[in-house]
Amino acid sequence: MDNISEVLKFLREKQDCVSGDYIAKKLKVSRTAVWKYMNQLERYGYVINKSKGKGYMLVSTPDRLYPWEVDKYRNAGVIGKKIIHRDIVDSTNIVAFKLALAGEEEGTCVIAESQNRGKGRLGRKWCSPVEKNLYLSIIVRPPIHPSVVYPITFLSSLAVYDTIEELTGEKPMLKWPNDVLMHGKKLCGTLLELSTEADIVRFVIIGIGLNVNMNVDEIDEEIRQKASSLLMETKKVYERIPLCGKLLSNLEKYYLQFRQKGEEEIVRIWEERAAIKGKYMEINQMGESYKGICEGVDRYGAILLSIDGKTKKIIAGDVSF
Ligand code: BT5
Repeated sequence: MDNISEVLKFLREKQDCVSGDYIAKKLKVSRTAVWKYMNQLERYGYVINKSKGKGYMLVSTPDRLYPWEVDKYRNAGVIGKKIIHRDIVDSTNIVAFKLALAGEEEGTCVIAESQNRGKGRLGRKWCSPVEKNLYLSIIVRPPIHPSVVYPITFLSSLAVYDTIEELTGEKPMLKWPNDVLMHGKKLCGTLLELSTEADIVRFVIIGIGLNVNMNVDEIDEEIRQKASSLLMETKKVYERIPLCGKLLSNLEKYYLQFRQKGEEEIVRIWEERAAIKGKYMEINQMGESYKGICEGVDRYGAILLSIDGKTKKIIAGDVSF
């Protein structure tokens, strides 16, 4: 893979043809090896012009989230240092969880072009059409107590918020506990899954699904009223590769903040951006419904609802305004 990204670098140095001889010398490999790399790149979906006597010219790059492409847009850091790319998986969270159990390092990110068992919370389904959106799961290993894991959902939503704002110039909306919306429709959800040992976290999987270039006919019919994509909301197509790199960099920024300053800081930033204090809301939790004025979020991520003058703490649920 290292050689593949090197070959691409040489092809991108010039708008013109690059000779096989030149690449072979640079990489200290044979010309046959270079030819094999070109064939490999073609199998990955790159379009390469091959002309006898002149060499190779890169014509186009596929819109696929290959590690060597995403990495060009990622700031140095631990999150996404290693990227594992798959065409199709059951769920990136399932793949990342298995890897983490086998000892995979902090920061490794599993990215898929589609999922056939994409998961939301409580066994819900995550709609994951091919090559349209982002489906990624990151392994983190913060040495923290399981009670303070939940705010990691907030740091993920904040990273998505910044990424969307940088790209579109529009501020999305944060909805407790794990949603990012635009114009009232859901663009993104985060699913945390964790493994713990006595009172310490072994690892957390941060699973993020962000709808980028999905069209209305690609969304499951039953959720068309409430789900959307950046394309549908802004009428623009987005290049997923830089978007993914930016998202990983923003995750790095908030993850560092979480590690250095603790969960409270992240919760405060989220609470402020979500502007939920004083809002009237209804929360459904396992069949029970609570209505009241939101007083904010506690340091563990639970929502505080004022109901008939009494504060009720709600740890999990779904909000409607
Ligand atoms: C979530 O759950 O919002 C967490 C979604 C996490 C998905 C990512 S994709 C990468 C990684 N691998 C996985 O398998 N999962 C993670 P929840 O808050 O329970 O919301 C689920 C609900 O959102 C569903 O019941 C639908 O109503 C709606 N939904 C499903 N697919 C959607 C989509 N693509 N966009 C917007 N809403 C969707």
